Amino acid sequence: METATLQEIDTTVKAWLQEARTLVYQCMQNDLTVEQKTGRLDLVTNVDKQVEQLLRGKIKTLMPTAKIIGEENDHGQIKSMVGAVWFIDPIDGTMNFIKQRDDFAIMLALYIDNQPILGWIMDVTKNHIYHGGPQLGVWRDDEKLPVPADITLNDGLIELSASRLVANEMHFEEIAKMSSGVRIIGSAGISFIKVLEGKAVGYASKMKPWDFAAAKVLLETNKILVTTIDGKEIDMLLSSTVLSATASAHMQIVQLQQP
Ligand code: 2AM
Ligand code: CA
Ligand code: CA
Ligand code: CA
Repeated sequence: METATLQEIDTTVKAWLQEARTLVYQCMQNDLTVEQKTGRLDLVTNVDKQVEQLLRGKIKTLMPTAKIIGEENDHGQIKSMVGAVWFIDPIDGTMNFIKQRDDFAIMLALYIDNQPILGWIMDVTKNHIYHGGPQLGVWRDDEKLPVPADITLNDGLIELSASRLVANEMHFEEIAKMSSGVRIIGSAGISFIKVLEGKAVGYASKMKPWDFAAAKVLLETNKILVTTIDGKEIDMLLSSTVLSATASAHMQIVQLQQP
């Protein structure tokens, strides 16, 4: 960290992601090994594990003292956001990866002393990397992304998780009815990309830190609000129902949560 600039770290990590993508495509030539974690909808493949192992090794070489919170490893040991903390979601949208071989992402984020520094979301099949942070701006590959227009919920599409919508938790039905339409993708990373590109006004879902860490860096840099669904600051070490939305849509959705 002392020696490498943020620009250098960004360039280095983009090369790691290309290497990870090559690994994914190599693995896809053989049968996947699929295991259940907590149940039949919560799956992990050999590819999730191999990609995480690859990225952990790279981080350890670049920043030997940094903490690493990755989905497929013993992430519970990290209890504080002091110093450099990396988040890894090796395959985001594992079910999509297994069933569709499409709409899945690889995500990485770097925080220092709880401050968002850099984030990366790779749309693997489209081969785009969304990257940057407060000091670099937000980019899709080599193209700088503008700040999305502040569109209201009524005038925009909302990305939601299917399970929360059918359970109608956190007023998800009302959110859906107020919007111009609901889109459900099955990958947090790909949903966040829609918000980042201004194609959706927001995305809400129950998530773990590796699901939202990269997106929080990128979205906040471009003036999209990222909080708990009741408008509170997110704890980067806990699972939360996260809302990312334009200022107007954010206000409308948070208001629905009031008793
Ligand atoms: P994952 O594929 O990395 O697990 C849709 O399932 C989205 O919600 C995906 O981005 C998925 O990430 C995330 N998600 C978070 N917790 C989940 C869980 N317990 N089961 C399935 N998906 C989960
Ligand atoms: Ca998972
Ligand atoms: Ca995920
Ligand atoms: Ca994952």
